[in-house]
Amino acid sequence: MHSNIAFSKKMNIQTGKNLTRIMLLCALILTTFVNGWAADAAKGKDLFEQNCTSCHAINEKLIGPALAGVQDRRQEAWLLKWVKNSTAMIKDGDPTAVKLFDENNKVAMTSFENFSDEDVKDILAYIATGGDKPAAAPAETAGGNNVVTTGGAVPEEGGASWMIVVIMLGIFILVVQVFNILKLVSEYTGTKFFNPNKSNAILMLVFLILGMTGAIWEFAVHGPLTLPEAASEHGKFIDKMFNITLYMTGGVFVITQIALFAFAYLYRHKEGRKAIFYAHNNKLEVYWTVIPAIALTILVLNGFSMWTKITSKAPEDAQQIEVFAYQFGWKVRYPGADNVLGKSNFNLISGTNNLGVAIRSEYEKVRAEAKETLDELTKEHEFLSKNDDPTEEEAIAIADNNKKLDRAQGHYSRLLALENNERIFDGTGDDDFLPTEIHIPVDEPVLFHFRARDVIHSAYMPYFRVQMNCVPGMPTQFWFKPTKTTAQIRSEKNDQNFDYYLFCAKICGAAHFNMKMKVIVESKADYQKWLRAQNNKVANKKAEQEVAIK
Ligand code: HEC
Ligand SMILES: [Cu+2]
Repeated sequence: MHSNIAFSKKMNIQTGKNLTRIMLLCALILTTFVNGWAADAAKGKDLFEQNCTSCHAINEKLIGPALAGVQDRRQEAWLLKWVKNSTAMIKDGDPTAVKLFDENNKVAMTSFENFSDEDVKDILAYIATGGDKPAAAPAETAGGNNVVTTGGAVPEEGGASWMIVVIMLGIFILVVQVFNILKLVSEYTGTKFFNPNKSNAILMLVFLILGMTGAIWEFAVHGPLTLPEAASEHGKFIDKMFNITLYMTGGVFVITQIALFAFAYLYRHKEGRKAIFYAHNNKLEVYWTVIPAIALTILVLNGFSMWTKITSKAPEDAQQIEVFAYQFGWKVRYPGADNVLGKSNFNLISGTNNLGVAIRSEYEKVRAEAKETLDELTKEHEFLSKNDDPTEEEAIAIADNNKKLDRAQGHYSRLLALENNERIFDGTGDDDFLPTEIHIPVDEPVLFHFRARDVIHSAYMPYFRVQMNCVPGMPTQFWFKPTKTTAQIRSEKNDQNFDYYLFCAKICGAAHFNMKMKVIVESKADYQKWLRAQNNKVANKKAEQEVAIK
């Protein structure tokens, strides 16, 4: 009797709770739909955040220009074309596109060819709302291009992600409720529907078997867990070490996983079974400390000796090549006829000297430009400082001028300091050349010097088992000997289109995936031929320039 009352009471509370939960769920689903339909701007916001914010903000210039008011300065048809493929427009010589490209230091915008017109329009609708910044008092904000159009507020959430959360929540509630009902019914009737200890134990076995068959299936279908055969000398050692490590740790992994899940099954709780009290065993303790310690020591020492070997000093006669990483691409530099890479300095980086190589003529050009900028800013500064009582807007302009002037002075004085630096202007950079592909000779040592301009990148050539970070302000290097020419590996793979590549292995920004450069391994004779041709090109160009000057 007693339990009967308690049960119906419980049931009532339960039903009440259920109703609220169901109502809550419906409300959630409804708002999600309404949000999804509400405005294209919501969809545009998602698209914008997923694809554009790495380079753009609405009210601020990042890598690309601030996008506020872009509909006022460009036609919609132009914008649709631009977002889908700006590179093609620049190539075709669209004057607006070319001008924009030049104004933004010739940084290429990613193309979004898979976008539909609707997608781009949604993004434009979002941009028109002015983004997250409140669009209050637009007339007062710093003028110029920063027109902030007031639009409908963007619903906070919308789209598919919320839908998924709601569905997951629904399923969760459903499962919990089913269990609650079963529990109540079993409490009431005294019958047991299931034994959680046993079902958990069986689930452990199921998990083990599914996991193992999954792993075996994966290897059977997608091949073994190894890289293609190494095409460099040290690569073969690395692979050997990798395999030893894999077999050792893999073996231990399989044994321990089987033990883990099988024990959970074998020693599950059973009525009347009592665990043995077993607190300590010194012998066992020693075994499982000493054996792994020895194994790990062998692995670490092995790795350490390998590391010292492959990072040892490059042979004197190694071919020197500089690899320069930037967002988003690579530049390579060869030392030219003198076989010495010219020095470089970041102050010398310019549109015509991307790597900042110390070349006199380039230096003079950069210095003249820096002087011009400095003079302009100084003039502006003099004009602005006549203003005793600046408005808020003028004060912003003055602060902006001060900042720019400060930078320009710094740059100019650093350039002046380089003027008589014969150590960097030693002439070795004059004959350096920058090809668009990397060529290296087979079976000869090659020494790569890595630099980066903006953020950290990582130079990765998987077939040679080469990977080295490229860090701004910290040159790194790596030398190795390739052992297979491109022709050789092509015939081995039976694929005439195969090529080695240099990739970036650090997620360095939006167009990271685009950072690759072809690497061609040639016989020594072919390589020398290529090198001579390149050096001749440099010499011819120099001769032409000298004639032009005279
Ligand atoms: C890799 C960086 C990058 C990404 C990602 C990027 N942009 Fe750009 N965008 C630029 C740059 C740089 C420019 C300036 C033109 C140039 O240099 O090519 C630009 C220019 C534009 C312009 C023209 C602005 C004007 O003043 O006319 C629009 C519009 C634009 N981007 C929209 C987008 C949209 C929409 C997305 C996302 C779908 C996007 N961009 C993603 C870099 C990027
Ligand atoms: Cu990168």
